[in-house]
This record gives sequence, structure tokens and C-alpha cells, in this order.
Amino acid sequence: MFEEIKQSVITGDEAQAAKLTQQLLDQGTDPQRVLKEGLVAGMDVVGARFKAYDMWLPEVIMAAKAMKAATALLKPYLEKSGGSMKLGKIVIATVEGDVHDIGKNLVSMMLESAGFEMADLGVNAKVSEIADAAVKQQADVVGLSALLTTTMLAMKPAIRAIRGAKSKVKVMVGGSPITQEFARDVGADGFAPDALRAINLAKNLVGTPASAG
Ligand code: B1M
Repeated sequence: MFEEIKQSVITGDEAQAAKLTQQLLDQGTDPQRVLKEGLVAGMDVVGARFKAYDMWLPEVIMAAKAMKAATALLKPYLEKSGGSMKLGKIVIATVEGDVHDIGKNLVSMMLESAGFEMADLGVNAKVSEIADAAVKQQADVVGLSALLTTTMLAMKPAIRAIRGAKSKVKVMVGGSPITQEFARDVGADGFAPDALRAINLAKNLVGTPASAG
């Protein structure tokens, strides 16, 4: 069934992706497996084909819609594994100029399921909006996501503005073009390559041992 879910993302079949995801969840399948072996595996193929000019933008949009519909169903199941105690408050956003939000939403969902309180600013978030939210939301951590080599450059001014507005806040960054080295260069406190490792990173940033909770 994982292979069928993967194919439903590749072909952009929203109804099928949602139906199969719900079926697996109803059977008690681990939601992490549905996510990783079905949905994310499908999106990996889409990315590779898009890069090789074997898929075009409308098809990628359809794949993204299928993935979104299915991940919305996963959310309550992933949340069940999280405790009610909040580990800290995290403001998360995709940086200015960038509309990619599937990965950011997954990270947000996983952090929430791990016990963090999330304030999601969505996509294309302006530097001032992020810095203001860090203060207003009394954030312990700000998470920045970027998927484009152009928009990742918005992270440095964003981090500068966040620190100017709220000096104690920690900043974590991620997204496919981001590396550990880039994160260090722009002054972030940490980088996570995927949603699972984002949980450990966030826990470390707020001073909770990564293995806890
Ligand atoms: Co876009 N796109 N796209 N796209 N798109 C990429 C990113 C690209 C690599 C495709 C390619 O060429 N192979 C390429 C970027 C090239 C580059 O910059 N080097 C690209 C391009 C070029 C573009 C456009 C410019 C295309 C165009 O218009 N000509 C355009 C830009 C629009 C804009 O933002 N201004 C564009 C548009 C789109 C769609 C709208 C069609 C759609 C986005 C839909 C949406 O998000 N709502 C889309 C998609 C779907 C993709 C690909 C195919 C898939 C991205 C995705 O969702 N992956 C992507 C190719 C690829 O990545 N393989 C591509 C699945 C997701 C689970 O992974 O987002 O990496 P990811 O998130 C991971 C980790 O990165 C990490 O954890 C997540 C989960 O494990 N992570 C974090 C992410 N954020 C984190 C934050 C953290 C920590 C970890 O802490 C805060």
C-alpha cells in the first residue's frame, strides 16, 4: 500500500492519496511510516523528475495538493504521540519570496506532536513580520524554512532582525538547500535536515534532552 500512496502523490491523485492514507491509518499503521515510505517517497520522485524536465509545473502542483490532503489526515494521528505538556513556543515561517510550505508544515506538525506550541506564519513571511511575531508570541525558538537558493539568502537579514527584536530567542533553519555550514554562516543556532531531526534540535535549543518526551 505504501507504493500505491507513493504513486498517488506522483500522479497528483488527491482523492486516492487521501483515501489510501485514511485506510492505512484505520488499520493502525504507524503514521510516520505512511509519511516517510508513502508520501515523502512520492514527493522525492516528483522532485527528481521535475529537475530532469520529465515533469512540469502543473503536475508538481497537483502532486503537492495530493501530499497536502494526505498530510492533513495524518496530523491528528501524529499529535496523539505528543504529550499535553508544552516544551516551549516556536514561531515558524517560510521566508520572504518563497511559497514552498509542505516541508515547513511537516516540521511544524512534528514539533507540535512532540509537545511544542506552534505559531505558524505561513509562507512568504517578511523579515519584520517574523521579528514582530517572535516578540508578540514570546517565542523560545524561531524556525525558518527556505527551499530556493535565492530565498535562503533572506535568512541572514531575518535572523539579524529577530535578534535585534528579541535577543534571547534561538533560531533554527532548514529546507533542502540549507547546510550546516550555511546555518552557521547566517548566525542560526541550529540546522535540521528533516522533520524528525528538527524535533531533537528544538528540544536541545530549549534545554530539554533530545531523548526526552
Ligand atoms: Co518548487 N522548487 N518551485 N514548487 N519544488 C524545488 C524546491 C526545486 C528544487 C525543484 C527542482 O528544480 N528540482 C527548485 C529549486 C531550485 C533551487 O533553488 N536550487 C524549485 C523551483 C525552481 C521552483 C519555482 C521557481 C519553479 C518556477 O516557478 N519556475 C517556483 C518557486 C515559487 C516560489 O517559492 N517563489 C516553485 C514552485 C513550486 C510549487 C508551487 C509548484 C510547489 C510548492 C507547493 C507547496 O509547497 N505548497 C513546488 C514543489 C512541490 C517543489 C518540489 C518538487 C518538492 C518540495 C517539497 O514539498 N518536498 C521541490 C523539489 C524537491 O525538493 N525535491 C521543488 C517535500 C518536503 C517534505 O521536503 O520541503 O525539503 P522539503 O522539507 C523537508 C526538509 O527540507 C526539512 O524538513 C522537511 C521534512 O523532512 N525542512 C526543515 C524544511 N523546512 C525546514 C525547517 C526547519 C527544519 C527542517 O527548521 C525550521
